[in-house]
Amino acid sequence: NPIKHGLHSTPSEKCGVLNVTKITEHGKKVRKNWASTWTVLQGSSLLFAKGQGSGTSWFGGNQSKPEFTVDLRGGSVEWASKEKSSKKHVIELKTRVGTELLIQSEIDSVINDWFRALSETINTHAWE
Ligand code: I3S
Repeated sequence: NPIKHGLHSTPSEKCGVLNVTKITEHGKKVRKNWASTWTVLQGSSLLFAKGQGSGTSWFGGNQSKPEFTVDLRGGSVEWASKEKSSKKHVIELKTRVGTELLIQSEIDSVINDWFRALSETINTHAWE
């Protein structure tokens, strides 16, 4: 229970496959392009690599860099409204620099865990 143990129990590393699309870049709307994306939470950064590829070994291996990284510090997460997506269980992530992403999983427990991890990361790193 993260509340019981306080903020220090915030997971600094978490990974998995999520459906991800960018919807805004530097404040400008961009076309949705949902893709199954290997996602890694590492400290206050969220890293994305399109395509599952070799799965968990991807990061450990010496392959190319993550396709896209966002800094969570100063960002926000909320559950996306129905206007943002017709999909279920969609998280809307906004970054300080005006990038907005939608993050989705069909699996309730998976997306709830990500929501919690992202919220806690943002709260923990809020004043850095
Ligand atoms: O918000 P939108 O424009 O209704 O998003 C849908 C479209 O991006 C659609 O692609 P094209 O319009 O490029 O064919 C996607 O296939 C849908 O998945 C998008 O909507 P959802 O509600 O799934 O986020």
